[in-house]
Amino acid sequence: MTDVAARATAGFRSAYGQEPAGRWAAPGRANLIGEHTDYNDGFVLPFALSLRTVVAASVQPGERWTAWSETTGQPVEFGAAEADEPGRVTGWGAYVAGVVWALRDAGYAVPGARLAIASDVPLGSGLSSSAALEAAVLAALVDLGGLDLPAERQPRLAQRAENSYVGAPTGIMDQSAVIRCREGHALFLDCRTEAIEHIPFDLDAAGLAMLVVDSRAPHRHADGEYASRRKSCEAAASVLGVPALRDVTVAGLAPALGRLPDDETRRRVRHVVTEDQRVLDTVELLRAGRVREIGPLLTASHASMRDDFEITVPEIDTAVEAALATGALGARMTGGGFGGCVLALVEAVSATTVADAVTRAYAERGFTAPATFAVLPAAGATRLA
Ligand code: GAF
Repeated sequence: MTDVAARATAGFRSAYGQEPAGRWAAPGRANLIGEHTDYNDGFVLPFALSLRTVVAASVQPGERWTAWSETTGQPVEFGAAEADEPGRVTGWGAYVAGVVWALRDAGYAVPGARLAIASDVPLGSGLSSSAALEAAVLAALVDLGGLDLPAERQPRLAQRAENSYVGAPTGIMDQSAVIRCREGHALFLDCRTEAIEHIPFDLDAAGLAMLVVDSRAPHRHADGEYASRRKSCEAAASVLGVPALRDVTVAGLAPALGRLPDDETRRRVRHVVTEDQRVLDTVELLRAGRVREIGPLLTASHASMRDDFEITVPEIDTAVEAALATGALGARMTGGGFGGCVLALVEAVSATTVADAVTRAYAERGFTAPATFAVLPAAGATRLA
């Protein structure tokens, strides 16, 4: 397959019969650690992938937006009326219309535009293909319109597109990661203050590799389960009288759990509170250059998602178990859950052995074969030359 930027450009030419004014790219992301902590005002540590979504685009007259995607080969068209009413544009076009809506709602004069979209980010695999699309479209519209919207304010706006136009109640992690990450680094984000720190994450120097296992498991009720986890957390914070679960510390966890009404809520809260601490501990180790020591924290995070937050599925747990049994230093599901991908931190020399072991374990259990590939921390959204 040709390079994704070339595909976006070729798509633009064939859909619109002209050259695009420019091309903008945004990556997918993997979250190293800190799951379901973002909407609890907590901490996350994602990194961007070299898999990217590219939007080739030009201004078109009037308040009209036309978006062509290589996935469907069909253009989606909408005007100001559809953009201004959340829910009017549906399917993948909602992510494009949502960005136009969020910009207009914030008072920006958004230029009409023609867009052509190509992507290497696997769809629906928990690697933030939707945030990549939002961020690439946003970067294109901001540049084409000369809009005054600095990078640090873009994640919130892209998140509004997803929450209010598309209707998915996600947190701020994915949009922050795909916009603000830096090559060779993980992004330490405080989701309450939006303060960031780029944490060096040099796998090569440590002789390590990060293996991604795309479980290819069908997402099972992911949207409803995500929303219900979020509701439980918010209800628990309200019982505890704190603005968000971020305000419960590990030291204060035992008394907090004693005040909660049922075992399920206690387990949800325990996940979030201990996960925030695991992010802080991981950051400390990375700051000290002790990359290989983060393995146990990753594995503990997985156990917490499996047993306390209950967001894993058999394919995901199988990948983690097989990776650990073959010598991975740590392994965990990444992303919202109920399918998606596993990250396994492995010795670079044993990446293939671990990947083969996971593939064999899938075959033994009769699961669809997974996709496995190694990743390195890449840069966030950018305009291409
Ligand atoms: C999804 C959401 F979009 C994020 O905001 C985050 O909550 C994540 O699930 C879980 O950590 O990717």
